[in-house]
Amino acid sequence: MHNREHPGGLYHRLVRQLLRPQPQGSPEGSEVCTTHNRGQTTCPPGHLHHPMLQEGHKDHQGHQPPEPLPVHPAIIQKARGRGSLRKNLVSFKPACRSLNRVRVLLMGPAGSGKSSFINSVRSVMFGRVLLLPFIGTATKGFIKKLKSYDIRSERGGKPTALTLCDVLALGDGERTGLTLTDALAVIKGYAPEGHDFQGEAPIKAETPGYRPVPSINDQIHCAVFVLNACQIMYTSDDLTETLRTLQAEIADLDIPQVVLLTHVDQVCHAVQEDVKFVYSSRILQEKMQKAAEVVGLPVSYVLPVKNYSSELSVSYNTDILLLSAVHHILQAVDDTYEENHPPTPADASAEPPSAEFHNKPSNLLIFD
Ligand SMILES: Nc1nc2c(ncn2[C@@H]2O[C@H](COP(=O)(O)OP(=O)(O)O)[C@@H](O)[C@H]2O)c(=O)[nH]1
Ligand SMILES: [Mg+2]
Repeated sequence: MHNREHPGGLYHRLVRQLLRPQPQGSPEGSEVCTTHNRGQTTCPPGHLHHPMLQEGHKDHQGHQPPEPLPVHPAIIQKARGRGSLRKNLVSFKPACRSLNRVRVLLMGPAGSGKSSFINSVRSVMFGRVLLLPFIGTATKGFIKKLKSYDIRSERGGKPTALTLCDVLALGDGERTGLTLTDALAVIKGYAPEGHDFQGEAPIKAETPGYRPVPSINDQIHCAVFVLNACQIMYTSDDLTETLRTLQAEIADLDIPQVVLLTHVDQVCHAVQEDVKFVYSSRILQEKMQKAAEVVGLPVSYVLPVKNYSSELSVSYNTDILLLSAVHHILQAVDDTYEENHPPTPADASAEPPSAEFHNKPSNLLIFD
């Protein structure tokens, strides 16, 4: 599946193609960018220009951006604002009709932002920042159990088709934290909800609540590696090996995988001011490349997000980035499962997947 273009790749490529300034005297293969670092910087080839560099928008220092490019009206139609992304999550139904819901497993070191991401996605849906007890800066992961969180459309509302699963944090190597055996047992659906991870007692047939024959709906449908952008450059060899081994094992199971790069507000001033600069920050581009390298996935599989951590209310652009990450995850699941699990005759009578979600390719994000 890794040879096919990931929706994230399509997004990156379209943004780059559409917003690349015409070569007016700039050296071939490099572009002038004003949205990151201070002053004018020549960006390396492949640097992404953000949609917000279009007409009428100034960068974070108040500079006028490069000459605006004509944007095709069809692209504007396909652009996604918060309302549209949110609506798509609410109405989402998996394309593979055997799937009742999409179970997404968040894996990463302690403090990388797994629990915060769950909290942030719920906050986006509820329209206010939730204060939940399972988030913190403790060096040891708080979560020791397998815990699944349904994402509801609003407080007390219907659950969407998305479930986010939190587990024990990954440690350095197999000696601490979530082991490879346990991670795979969760992914394959053998581990029961609420399973208490014990390093010395791996999940096996004798484990209470063990599911010997898990259904497709007990399994994990997307594995998400959650990594902290502040620490990505200092990833230990042990953690790198753990991540790559997991990545290779999960790829063998034909389960889609992405990387969620959190704490993006803490590595770049411009992004801290406004996350709309996330795709035009060269610093962040380097972190995204490193995150891809650490896990062993293409950079288009890396989704930058800023979790709600210190704010008291939600903000439009942070919501956009979070919802867009969710959108890519759901698309990756649909792309994979549609291909690997073609509909059965029984599926034909089930409710059809949401046309809204599938008819719209994800192109540009509309930030505030
Ligand atoms: N600034 C910032 N802080 C974050 C972000 N994500 C998480 N945090 C903070 O990092 C700490 C650890 O987050 P947590 O979600 O508990 O990590 P977990 O161990 O992976 O579940 C908490 O204090 C969060 O508020 C982020 O994107 N930006
Ligand atoms: Mg946690």
